[in-house]
Amino acid sequence: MMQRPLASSTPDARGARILPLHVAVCTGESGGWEERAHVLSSDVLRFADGALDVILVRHDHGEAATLDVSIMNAGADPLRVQAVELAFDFLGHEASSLRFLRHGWQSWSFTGTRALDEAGEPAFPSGPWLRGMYHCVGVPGPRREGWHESEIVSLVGASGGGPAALVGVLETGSAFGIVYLRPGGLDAAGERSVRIVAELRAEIVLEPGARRDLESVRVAVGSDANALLERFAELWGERAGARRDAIYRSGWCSWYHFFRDVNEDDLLRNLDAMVSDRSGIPISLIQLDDGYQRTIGDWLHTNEKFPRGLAPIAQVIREAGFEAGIWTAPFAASAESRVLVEHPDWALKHGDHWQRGTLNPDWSADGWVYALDTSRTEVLGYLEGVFRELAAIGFTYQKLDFLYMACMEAGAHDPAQTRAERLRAGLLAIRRGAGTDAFLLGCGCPLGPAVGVVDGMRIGPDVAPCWDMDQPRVIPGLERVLPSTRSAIRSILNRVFMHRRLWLNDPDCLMVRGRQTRLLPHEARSLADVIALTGGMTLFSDDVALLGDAERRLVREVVELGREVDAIAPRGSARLIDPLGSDDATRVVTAGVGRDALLASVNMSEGPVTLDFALGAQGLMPGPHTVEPIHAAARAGERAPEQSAVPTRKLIAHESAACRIAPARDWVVFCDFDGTFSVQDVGSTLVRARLPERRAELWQRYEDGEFDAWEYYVELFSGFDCPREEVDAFLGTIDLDPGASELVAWCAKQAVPLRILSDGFDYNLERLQAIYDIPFEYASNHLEFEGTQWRIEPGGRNPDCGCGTGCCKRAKIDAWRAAHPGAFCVHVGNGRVSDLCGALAADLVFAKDSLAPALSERGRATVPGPGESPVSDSERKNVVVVGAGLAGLAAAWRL
Ligand code: 9PG
Repeated sequence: MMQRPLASSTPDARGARILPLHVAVCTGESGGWEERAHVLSSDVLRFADGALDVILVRHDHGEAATLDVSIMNAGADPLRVQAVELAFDFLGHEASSLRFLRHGWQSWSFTGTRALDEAGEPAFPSGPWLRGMYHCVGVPGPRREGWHESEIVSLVGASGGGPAALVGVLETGSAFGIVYLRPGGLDAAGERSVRIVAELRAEIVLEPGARRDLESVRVAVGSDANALLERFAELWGERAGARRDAIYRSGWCSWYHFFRDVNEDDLLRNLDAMVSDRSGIPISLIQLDDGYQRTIGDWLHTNEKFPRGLAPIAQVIREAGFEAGIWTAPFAASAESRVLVEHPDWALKHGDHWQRGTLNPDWSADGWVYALDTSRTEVLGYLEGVFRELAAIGFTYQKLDFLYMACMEAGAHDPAQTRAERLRAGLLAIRRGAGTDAFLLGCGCPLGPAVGVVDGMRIGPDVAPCWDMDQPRVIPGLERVLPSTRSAIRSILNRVFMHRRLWLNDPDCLMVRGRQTRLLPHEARSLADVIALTGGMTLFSDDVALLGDAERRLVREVVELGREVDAIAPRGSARLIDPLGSDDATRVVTAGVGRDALLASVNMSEGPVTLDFALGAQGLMPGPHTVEPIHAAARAGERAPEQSAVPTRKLIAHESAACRIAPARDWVVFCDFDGTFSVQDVGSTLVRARLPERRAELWQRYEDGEFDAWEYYVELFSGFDCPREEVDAFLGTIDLDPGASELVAWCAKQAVPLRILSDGFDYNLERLQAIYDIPFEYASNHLEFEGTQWRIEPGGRNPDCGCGTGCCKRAKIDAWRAAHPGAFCVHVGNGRVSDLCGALAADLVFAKDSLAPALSERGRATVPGPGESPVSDSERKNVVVVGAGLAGLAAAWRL
């Protein structure tokens, strides 16, 4: 029997789809696994000799499904439940080589894309304790050998597009979720699967009769990888009550220049510098980082570098008109901290000892920092008090660091709480103390439990004043999580989808100084471009005294661009082009603001690349566009990007190019009237009806070259005695092309001038505008009724043109170009007499009827239309879109 997919891209379940495989649980101290096959519907599955029920509630949404997972102790004894796993098969991906998003557990954890190879997650070389700082579990069990690991969520598909699958845990602070993936086998039909497991970590003792909701697992398939991630984040945020409406934050942070040596004078000097250049550096927040505290854990007591304590600091910052922010590591404490000296039982335990949270020789006498146990209500009360006090002295912005410590694998006072719950409880206590209006920033924070409590979240490793890692000794396994600008950029890009769906993304600090840094100027600008284009918070971290004018301007530009991008989030927010592409290649991030698209391409490779902006922008917008470099000021003096229609630029290693791509503002559309804007050709229809013989004769003489197009009119009108009323009545029978009003509306909306170019007569055009109530500007010949006679005058003869018409379209287009240098001229037409000379003068032609073959005879490139012929990236001069009536034109422009 064919299994009903959980998520499927097609109703007949032949395309990309996710099938349920099994449910398994891990119980007892030894951690053995037990499996039950096939999740087909909402279900209760029995495990552990009937002692444990796993309750699944399935919600289907076509291309996606969610499974709510709960557990219940149905037995008579307390039962340790370690984890529950749901296994799936992803089929129909159509790709021979797949990549996946390897998403990290906490802020600093590696988040990037990898090949879904047979090797699986590399073994961690430096022991479980260190692994446990960056991963949910320190020791992945033998069941995970050969599997790839991604925490919370993963996305799998081919780089460059195609069907993709997402499996993710909508974490709300009940439990942590881990996604494991590996290439699967061939099924009966020869299709290769990807095996995906979602594991929910319970790690609790469940009392008899107790029931616990773990988290919900979402599975989804689709062809738009960005949309899969964005939708996941949106739902996740909704479930967890995300705080996503905080105002955009821009500021200054002490850490990445002064580090732990910061003192009161440094801070005040920088504050003064910002006060004296408010418009030059338009920021609103001053945040003091690590270095002020007496010891880790005693946040209200300063060291000798801040002799007056914290209150005056907050006060001067606020009096200067800035928001005051401060760094703490609230769940960390040194052995000598007052909190641990007075309450030695407040630490999480490792056996009989305190649980070590991190090692930092600068932070404590023995170098160790220990983790507080937030499953104790006294600890929560203490935390609430600390943050109430910090708020009372004026700090309304809290950078909460090393938050993973609350949920390390350790012995806690309350074994019925999950680790995720411990973290959430700790954060909620801080929120109670700091107040609902305070801005809480998570850092070093496992993401799930913080959604709904924090306003901002650090979404990557620390930046550093150098591109690659800058450590005398690198601890094996931490190469890609310790401070480095490269690693920060990787995470900023790969987590862009979270911004304003879960919180405000904090990309970490911008550094622009040219001195006292090993970040080369083009590397600093790559970081600047990525921060600006992803629209997250913008804090910079330099000693302002070191900055020159261009550097200050760069700060300002990043703050302003960041604000602009943030303003459109989350709808229309920034996206990675090719989210499953390689992090070691050029990565492109785009954001659409109004009619413009912003685009930054960062060369993450170690050699030069040549960048084709237009290719990168593919699909972003219809029609030709202008490409202007962003940070023009800061880049002045560098080689200018080429201004060709398809700009290319060579990027050296670690260099970026950021540009604003705007639809060319100087577009103009020239549109023929008879047979193009109108369905019938007004003049020839009338003359054919009234003077059929004379018309045939004159037309033959015109064809024979006896006279030109205007002289033909003169001959024709010499004997034309049709009464005015009859002409007017005839005009009432003329239909406009169904696309005519659409074209007028589109041009108005885009502020693109539209000019009707007609070798017909103004008399008709005026009447038809009134009849249809469609106003347009035009150029044409003149016709008026004088007593009993029709009199005509040419609208613009052009002896230099072979067209011979009364109103030479080429001359009109050339005149426009002279008045609007650089204009991009579009011509829409159908005839081979007057339209041909106009079409040959235009940059882009929409042609139908006899104009199309007339142009191709003259070697003009043609594209079949309508509908599938947007102006291509490589905007070619005189491309002719064939067969496009005005309705087709609308389709071709994806109006
Ligand atoms: C202050 C700093 C800054 C910085 C934070 C955090 O060992 N580690 O992996 C590690 C990572 C980050 C880190 C320190 C150590 O920096 O991210 O912005 O506030 O603390 O000490």
